[in-house]
Amino acid sequence: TLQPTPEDKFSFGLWTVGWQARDPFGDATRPEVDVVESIHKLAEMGAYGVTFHDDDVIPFGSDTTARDERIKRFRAALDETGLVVPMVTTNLFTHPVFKEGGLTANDREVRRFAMRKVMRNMDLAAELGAKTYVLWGGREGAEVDVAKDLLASLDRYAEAIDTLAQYSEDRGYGLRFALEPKPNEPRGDIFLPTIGHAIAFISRLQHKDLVGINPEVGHEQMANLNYTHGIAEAIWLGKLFHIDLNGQHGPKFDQDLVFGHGDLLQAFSTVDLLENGSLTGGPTYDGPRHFDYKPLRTEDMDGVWRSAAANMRTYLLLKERAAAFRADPEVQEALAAAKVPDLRTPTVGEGGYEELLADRSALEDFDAETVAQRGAGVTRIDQLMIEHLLGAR
Ligand code: 3MF
Ligand code: MG
Ligand code: MG
Ligand code: MG
Repeated sequence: TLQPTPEDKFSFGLWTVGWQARDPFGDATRPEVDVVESIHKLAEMGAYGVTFHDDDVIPFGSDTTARDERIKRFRAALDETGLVVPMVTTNLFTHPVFKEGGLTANDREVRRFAMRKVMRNMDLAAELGAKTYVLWGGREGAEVDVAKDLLASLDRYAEAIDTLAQYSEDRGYGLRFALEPKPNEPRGDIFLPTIGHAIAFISRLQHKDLVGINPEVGHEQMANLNYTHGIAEAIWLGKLFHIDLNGQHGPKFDQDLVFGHGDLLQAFSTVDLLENGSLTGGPTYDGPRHFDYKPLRTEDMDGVWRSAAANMRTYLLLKERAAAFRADPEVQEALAAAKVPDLRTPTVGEGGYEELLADRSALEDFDAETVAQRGAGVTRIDQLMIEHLLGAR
């Protein structure tokens, strides 16, 4: 069915529907949205969870009384609706104090403040039962390469993440951390720009088992990379801790479109991987389907709620289309003809490379010219996918 339910595990950042549509060239086009209203609206629409930056719920600089009051209202709305908070994150990018960086700012005072800001919100995350803590380093980067000690930046980044992980362990919070790669915007170049950079970085951490990634569709596509391939590698490595679904039309500014409203074909393969990837018997992703998008600046509040619903409905439509694609006997036949299932057979037999060396058909008698003439049968699969996507089958 196309009616979202909590079993679908759809979650939304409060900053998405709450975006007032201020951009670098224009003022806000929409009023402030009360988080309590967002929670009720999202719950009515069938969402399962909400996520937030500290500042989305508690305005920067609030005193203790104001802070407690905000948290109380927020928790009451969660209790009233049954929405959960699977993930929490920190805003280390809006306030001017972070203009030169947060966890990797040259200024040590700023770095220490950034750490404390994260730790304070981790306390709240644990209280709310969150499992994942996301770190998106929007201001961790540079415009001027030589104004930054690039190697020291990575030392400080690693120090920060290991310290935060240690804090979570010592307090019994049981959080897992997910780094969110992005190539640029707002910084000219952001550290850990892609999935690959982030995963390689994690491999050098003390607490590497507690740290994975939160890849966003648009961020990889801004770097001209294939999102589906990226999350496949993350799943394979056991590092896909969370996902940010949205839409993007190729390498340009961060568009944050509704999921599927950018590269629709890649959205199809993403959903097919998330929903049907386990057909291959390997590891899969069963965390929240989290939307991190921005309702178009052209929209009023009616358009905002429509866009929230559109994310979930598009996901469910793609899930339905992907299931139909996989169930179609002609698709199965085309996949078999293209030897897609054969890729699961190990290349080398039980006898290891000795068996391979003894197999004359693998080299001495191998007829490369004849084998090269075989078509791979990929176009047929592509068209079958398009026909399922367009509802023609
Ligand atoms: C920016 C982002 C961020 C992160 C968020 C952490 C404001 O392009 O994607 O959203 O997702 O800070 O989850
Ligand atoms: Mg983003
Ligand atoms: Mg984006
Ligand atoms: Mg994001």
